[in-house]
Amino acid sequence: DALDGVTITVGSKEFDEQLVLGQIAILTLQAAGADPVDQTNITGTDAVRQSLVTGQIDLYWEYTGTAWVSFLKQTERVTDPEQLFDKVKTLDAENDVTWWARAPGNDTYAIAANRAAAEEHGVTTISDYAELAKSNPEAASTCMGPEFNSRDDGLPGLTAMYGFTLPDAQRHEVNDAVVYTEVGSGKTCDFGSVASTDGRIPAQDLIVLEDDKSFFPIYNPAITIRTELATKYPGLEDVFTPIAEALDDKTLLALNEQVSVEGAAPEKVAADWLRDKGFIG
Ligand code: PBE
Repeated sequence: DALDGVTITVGSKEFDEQLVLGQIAILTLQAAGADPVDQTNITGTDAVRQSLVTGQIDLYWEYTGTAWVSFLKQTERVTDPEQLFDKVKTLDAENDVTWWARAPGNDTYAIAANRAAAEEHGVTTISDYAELAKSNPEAASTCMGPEFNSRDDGLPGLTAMYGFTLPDAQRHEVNDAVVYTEVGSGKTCDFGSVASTDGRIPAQDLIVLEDDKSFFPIYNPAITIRTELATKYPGLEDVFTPIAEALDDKTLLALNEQVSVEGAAPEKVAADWLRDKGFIG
């Protein structure tokens, strides 16, 4: 087999979905005969991406919208997920990064609210939330992860499109994982930045606000791999494609939930799922 004994270094970001996706890649490569090296759990999108382009890692799962807005600095709104993937793939080729195996699942950034607070203030859309931030800023306290606080597809872009500002006193930067419990309890924050496939949204009974101005792009996970390696082992694409195709919203949420809510190990969650689906023996 062409992949026998080939060393491939797999990276991931630090949150649970990424840890599971990283283990899915590792186990898949192993089953294909390769010799994967685990470099998952790197903190921060920019750090993982940097590891890929400098060759410290060979591949990781990135999201189409993240690349489109954050890496490639595009402002055009592309609503068709396949078209977005194709455009990202074409542009990122210039950076010697190859995109394979788009998953249908969409792990979009979103604004979530404490249920009781949302009902009290009649907030169901981000426009409602923006209005609340203007008329009654104290009621619009928002917890967010460091990336959401700074990325173009995070708060800076969101406030620009929806035409509001969040006073510093109502803008709380915390670890991503802390946002869910903070908004669930409603102590520091009644609103927060979340990832839509995160199992803690149902677990904390949070309400996801409708993005009524379609600010957020589509975030389908896909394999990003150094083009040098992609060219050397083109057969790998077919190995990842059916696996990616099985990763829809429901599946991502169910996998994430096992780690974030039930405390299972990402490696076990990945292995059980791959076996259950017949992707590995
Ligand atoms: N996301 C949602 C972010 C974090 C969670 C997929 C848009 C990202 O990793 O880019």
